[in-house]
Amino acid sequence: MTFEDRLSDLVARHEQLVTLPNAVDEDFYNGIYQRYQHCVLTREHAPVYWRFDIDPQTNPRLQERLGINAVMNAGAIYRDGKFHVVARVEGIDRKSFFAIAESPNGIDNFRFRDKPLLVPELPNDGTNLYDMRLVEHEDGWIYGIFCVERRPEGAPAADQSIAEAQCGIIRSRDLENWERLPDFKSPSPQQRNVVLHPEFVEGKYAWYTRPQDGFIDTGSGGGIGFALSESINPAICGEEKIIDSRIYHTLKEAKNGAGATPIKTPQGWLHVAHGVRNCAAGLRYVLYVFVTDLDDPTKVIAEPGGYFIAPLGAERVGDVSNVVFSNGVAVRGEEVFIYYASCDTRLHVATSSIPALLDYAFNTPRDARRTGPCTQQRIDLIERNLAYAKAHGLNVGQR
Ligand code: M1P
Repeated sequence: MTFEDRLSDLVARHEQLVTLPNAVDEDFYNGIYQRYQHCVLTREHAPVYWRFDIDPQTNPRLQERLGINAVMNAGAIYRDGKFHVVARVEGIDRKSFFAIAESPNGIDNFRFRDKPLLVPELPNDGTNLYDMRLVEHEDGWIYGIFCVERRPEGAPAADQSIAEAQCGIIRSRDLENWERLPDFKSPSPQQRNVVLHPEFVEGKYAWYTRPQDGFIDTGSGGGIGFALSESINPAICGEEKIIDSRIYHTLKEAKNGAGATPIKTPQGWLHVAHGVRNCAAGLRYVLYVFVTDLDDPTKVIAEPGGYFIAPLGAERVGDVSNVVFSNGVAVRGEEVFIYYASCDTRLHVATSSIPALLDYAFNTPRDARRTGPCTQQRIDLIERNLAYAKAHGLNVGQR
């Protein structure tokens, strides 16, 4: 193939992928959300001109100059009739950067803007920035809240994995022009998975935090925290109150963290968070849901037991296998679009509605915590169903 033919072939394949229609995966049903046949963003969605030098003078072999490894964990917002996601794009150099992609319907035709989002730099800025949450705050700004990872000063050369996580903040009025604010400060040595609550609480900015002692292990950090700050510039929060704890022998035994900005519903603030447990295969990340009181966002009022979304089929395998992670949910009227990444590799969507999610949150039994009560929960369900089937002459596959 000539240089020109190869280039047009690459561009045509990219266009075909970006415009591929998506559809509900009819093999999956739980009555709570729909899964989809295709990913919404993958490394192949990165435009050809982000990866190749397309000038035959400087790149006669049309070699890829700046490869992309993964497109994952994305903040999301529905605005001006479009779905915007700000994805974590990871180059083959392991550095993540942010890039906004837009779609007319939230399930396919996601197309990256021409250029990534260049976060304005601070002195001593992070080595790696990732996992942005988009929050439309009642103060009129759209905030991007993200993780800033850096190597602490004085870290011993013998251990190049020592790192520190903190929380960075940018804001915009239009999703085009961004202003950087000083990093969020909390009493904890490290922070990841910080989310800004979209409304003032007691007249202050309110934050979901994840206090942690180490970069990977949370150490004494006991779960999802909640804290207030007088201002956003700078944002310095006071005491972190744990509102959703880590618990032995649950999906959030090792750690947990807030996900997307909570959704305001008539029955409470609906959260999609992630929980992590350890097993022989390593850490397993799943999503779970909880609801907090509208007037007191520190009070959990619904906690459906079990996971909400776990990696399924091909979603199980990737750079960091056995992981699903979400930091973005977009709401259009009553429709809810949950963007989740699998295995730190690619981005998927699941769709639901506010009534369906509230039904799930308030009517799914809580985790009964021990085998005995968990078995009884199931027996109670079975007995009610068998009685119902008998009364209505239904065959539900019973003996
Ligand atoms: O690799 C899985 C996830 O690990 C981190 O989440 P947490 O802080 O809860 O361990 C994040 O770095 C996230 O980006 C990543 O998907």
